[in-house]
Formats: sequence, C-alpha cells, structure tokens
Amino acid sequence: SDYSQEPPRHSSLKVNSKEPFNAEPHRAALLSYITPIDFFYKRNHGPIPVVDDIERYNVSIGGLVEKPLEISMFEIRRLPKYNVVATLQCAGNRRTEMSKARTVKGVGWDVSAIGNAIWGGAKLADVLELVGISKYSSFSAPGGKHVEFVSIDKCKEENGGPYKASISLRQAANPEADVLLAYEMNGEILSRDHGYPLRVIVPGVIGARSVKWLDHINIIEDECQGFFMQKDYKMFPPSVNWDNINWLTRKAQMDFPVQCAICSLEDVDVVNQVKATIAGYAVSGGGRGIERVDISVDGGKTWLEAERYQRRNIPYQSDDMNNDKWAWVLFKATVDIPENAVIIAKAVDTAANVQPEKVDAIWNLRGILNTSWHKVQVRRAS
Ligand code: MTE
Ligand code: MO
Repeated sequence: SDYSQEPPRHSSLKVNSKEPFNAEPHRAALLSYITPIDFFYKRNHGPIPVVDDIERYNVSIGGLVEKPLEISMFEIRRLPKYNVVATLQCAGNRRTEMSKARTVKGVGWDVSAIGNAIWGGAKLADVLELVGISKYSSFSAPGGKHVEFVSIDKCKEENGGPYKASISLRQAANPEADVLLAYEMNGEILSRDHGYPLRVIVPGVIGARSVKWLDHINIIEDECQGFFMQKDYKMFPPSVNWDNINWLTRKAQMDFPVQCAICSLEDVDVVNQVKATIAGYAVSGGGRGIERVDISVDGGKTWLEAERYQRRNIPYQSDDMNNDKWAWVLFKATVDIPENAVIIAKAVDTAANVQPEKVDAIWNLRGILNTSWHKVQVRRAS
C-alpha cells in the first residue's frame, strides 16, 4: 500500500503502529474536557485517502430504498447542522494491559485510544428522509433493516477493499440517537486523519462503526458482511481461542460498557507530595451517564468518591447543542498517598453497571473492551 501521502502529526503522540498509522496521546492530554484534534487518537486500517476535489465529492445512498440519491457536500452542509459532544473510544482501548494477563491479537493501546470532541454535521435521520425513510422507522419500505457505511480507504483485511460497517436502521433513523454525518470536529473542518471530508459518528458505540471518509450508504436487509463487522470487533468468552473460534456465534459489538481511567499518572509513577490529585475520564456507552467514580489507595479495601465534571458552556455552542449525554465526564479526587500504593479507579454508570475488578473475567482473544478496574502503581518520593 501507498503511505507516501500521510498527513503531518503531532510529534508527542505515542505511535503504536506506523503503517497503518495508529497513535495515542500521553495520558495527561486527556485531562481537558474537549480533546484537542492534535491529541485525539488516530486509528486507521490503511493509508489516509486523499480527497482533492471537494466540489465533486458526493455520497450515494442506495440499496433497498425507493428513491436512491447522490448528495453533494454542498447539499449536506445545507441540511440543519448539529453539534454533538460525543466520546469516541476504540474497542481496543487498554488492550496492552489485557495482553499482560494473556496474549491477545491486535494493536497495543494504553488508556488513550479515546477522546471527546464536538462533532458538527447533519443528522443521518435527516439524510435518510431524503431517500424516503421516515424518522423513527425501523425498516425501509423495500425491506431494509440495516444501514451500511462504505469508505474509500484500502484495508488489507478487506483484501485492498474499503472499510465498512453498519448499524440498525432503527438507530440510524432515530434523530435522538444523534448519529451524524460529520464534517467538523471541535469547530474546525474535519482533518484528513479523522475522515475528511465526511465521516459517520455513532455516539455511544465503539469507534469501529464511525466510518471515516464516507463514500456511500446502503440500506440493506442483513448486517454488513465486511471483515470488521463479521471477523473482528466481537467480544468472545475467555474459553474461546484461535483453534475453536466460530465467528458466527457472536454479534458485532455496538455499545461499549462502562469505562474509566486515571490520566494524571503514568503506569508506574512517583509522586512528590503526600497529597495528590487523581484525575481521569469516565464514560459509558448507549447514552448511559456516569453515576459515580470511586477511588481507592489501598488496593480496593476502602473507597472514596471522586468529584465529577462535565463542561456545559463550551466554545462553538449553538442553540441546537445537545446535552452531554454522549460525552465523558472528567473526575478528580485529592488523596493522601501511602508510601507505596496502588491507586484504583472504577466507575458506575446510571444503570448501576460497575467495571469488573479483574481483567481475567473479561479476557478475550481479540483484546477488546478492557474495562477492568484501572490501577496505577505509585511511589512517594522521599
Ligand atoms: N473508518 C475507516 N474508513 N477506516 C478505518 O480504519 N477505523 C475505525 C473507525 N472508522 C476506521 C474507520 C476505528 S476501529 C476507530 S476506533 C475509529 O474510526 C477511530 O477514529 P479516529 O481515528 O478519528 O480516532
Ligand atoms: Mo477501533
């Protein structure tokens, strides 16, 4: 493949794979509510496509619809614009840690394959109306139940074909699900790394379904048959290995579970004072909010509740700004650090789902959805 036209990137990113380019920021970069574009993780499966002629760029919508359509960027920009604050998280976030319990297959990530951005664009539900699919419907008249997004990049997992994914038509046509065709990120034109000129954002769902460099949309009867839907991004039980795996037995992962991580400390760290502020992010999928974040400095025997923070008056806010339903919360707590401590954070979402204590309970061969209690070993400088 041709990696000669990759965009420039910030030099402080930790590069987990060069070609395709996969990189995440240092933990401390995640301590601002809106993640700056330069420090937003980049997750690719092939070279970054070059889109030069924006005038001629259009998205075709076809498949099981009564009125197939080609819609230009100009027309997409003329639809009502929404700004949605949503956290995008790769299902592989925290995979490196899962791999330490037992080897898994996939790009290694620390805790920063996640970011929170203001996505600006048209609602998919509005776009689907243009091809005759009414809002809140769960199927199209010719019998489509899924909406497939197809890109223009070239992935080796697809034998050089484009990346693709689908979501249910019920979710796609539901304006409250806030699925976007986004052309802006944090008030700026989407950058090449993040999907210029147009990408899908599916809030509350693993990043793999938010297809970048969108080229066409198909209304289909069954789920998308692409590699990343059928042979990847599925959560298997710990008993399944590469000899007995049967991909058909599991569903394509959609919503992500409750997650949190400490970002004020690196993996093994030294703190200078007795009192230290422990800070990080917490988020849950499916639009469930965060109810609580608990911190322990004694290996999980006792806990204290962290303060939580969600910024409301952020820049580029407009009247259509949704609440922060799809966004992470930042947490912080000031604690006394014992001389040698394991600091732990765990979050509870609004459905009272709690992160599992140990990685062994959720270990899976692809190393996805590591949401075990996040632990950091600290030593106090004397
Ligand atoms: N879309 C295309 N076309 N190609 C890709 O490789 N990667 C997916 C998703 N959309 C991908 C894609 C995955 S696995 C994730 S986690 C997110 O994009 C990452 O988005 P980001 O690079 O903007 O952070
Ligand atoms: Mo991902």
